[in-house]
Amino acid sequence: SSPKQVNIAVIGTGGVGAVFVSQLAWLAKHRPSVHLSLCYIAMIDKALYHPDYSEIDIDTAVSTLESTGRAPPAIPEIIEYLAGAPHKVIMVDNTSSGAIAESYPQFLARGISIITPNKKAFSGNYKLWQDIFSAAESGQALVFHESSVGAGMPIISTIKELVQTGDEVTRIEGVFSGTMSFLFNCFAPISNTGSNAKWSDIVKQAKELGYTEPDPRDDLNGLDVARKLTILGRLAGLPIESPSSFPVESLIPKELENVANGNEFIQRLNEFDDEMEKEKNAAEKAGKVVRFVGSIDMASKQVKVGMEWFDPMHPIATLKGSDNIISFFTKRYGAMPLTIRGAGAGGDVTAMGVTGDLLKVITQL
Ligand code: NHO
Repeated sequence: SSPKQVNIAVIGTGGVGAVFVSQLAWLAKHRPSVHLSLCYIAMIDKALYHPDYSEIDIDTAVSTLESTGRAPPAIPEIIEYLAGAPHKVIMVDNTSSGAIAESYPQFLARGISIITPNKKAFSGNYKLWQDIFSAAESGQALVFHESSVGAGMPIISTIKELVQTGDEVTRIEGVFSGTMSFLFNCFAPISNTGSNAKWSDIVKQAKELGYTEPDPRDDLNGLDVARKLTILGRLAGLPIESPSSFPVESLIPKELENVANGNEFIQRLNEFDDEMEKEKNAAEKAGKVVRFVGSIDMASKQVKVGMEWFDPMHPIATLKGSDNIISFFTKRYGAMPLTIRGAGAGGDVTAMGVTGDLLKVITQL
């Protein structure tokens, strides 16, 4: 029989998006049972698509977009175009755009499924969350966002399965930011090997490695972790209003809160080095190391994000690189939580979560 056909639209071809497109090319070659037809690809100022939905070659899509792309249409026009495609459509949002996130309900209502690592929609106000899932139902479309927490690791799918099989989540805790993990693992290593790297230099490196959000202030102000906790808390059954409805410790110096852009921020961050050095030394004196963690306590409905000190033997203290560690305490798992640990940031692993979602959607459509 002829293969199932699906139309794919990719918005965003940066650190995650470009890797996703190469994984899509791999999938197209290794999954002959589905024909993945790319009909739209765009970045912030360019789009590539044909009014007759003729296929864009996946292997060369990003370079063709860069060389021949034209000004992208407005979001309602993108929705109109995709809604008219000949097959079921999957829109992959690899941007961090708030405007695109806010229009998910309109995409879904027109039967367009969504896959995304973009946290904005699921951690915006609670009304948007409700609108998204009810639009998905009425439009018979699917929405998957595995990479919005823990990059490629099965975090969202795990919590969904715990809840959907009748377990009760009582507490979630861990290190949710690949950037923060990397920063503190380098800045305050457990074995005192005399790492004297400066805080601001490590931040620069995290940005270069592709771990940070497009604007690294979104990592350092704790908002990225707050967004992830908002998503997990909601999936566990807590109707968290927004990522600003609970205490979040920011590592942005007051003086730098209003600098114009991420680059200027990075340049001036060394003004903050002394303050971080003090925190690290105080922890060291107490025989501890500093880490940046988050937790949700379901019974007391308490959510919090910030620096804490840990014994060097603690699993949270022994993380390496950009690792995340996320522990689910549940009725079923009792005193020993279900814990997932591994790389939590970077284009390759984040794109994998997106591609994994694509496989799930293709099977379910
Ligand atoms: P980039 O490299 O800035 O790329 C953004 C792309 O979107 C560009 O091609 C830009 O042209 C396009 N774009 C922006 N606005 C657009 C618009 N309105 N229309 C069309 N195109 C537009 O960003 P990344 O790094 O590729 O990130 C893309 C998305 O993935 C973001 O939503 C980000 O939050 C999400 N994400 C990234 C990572 C990561 O490692 N880079 C992770 C998760 C999700 O697991 C990772 C993580 O949590 C990282 C976090 N910082 C951490 O834990 O430290």
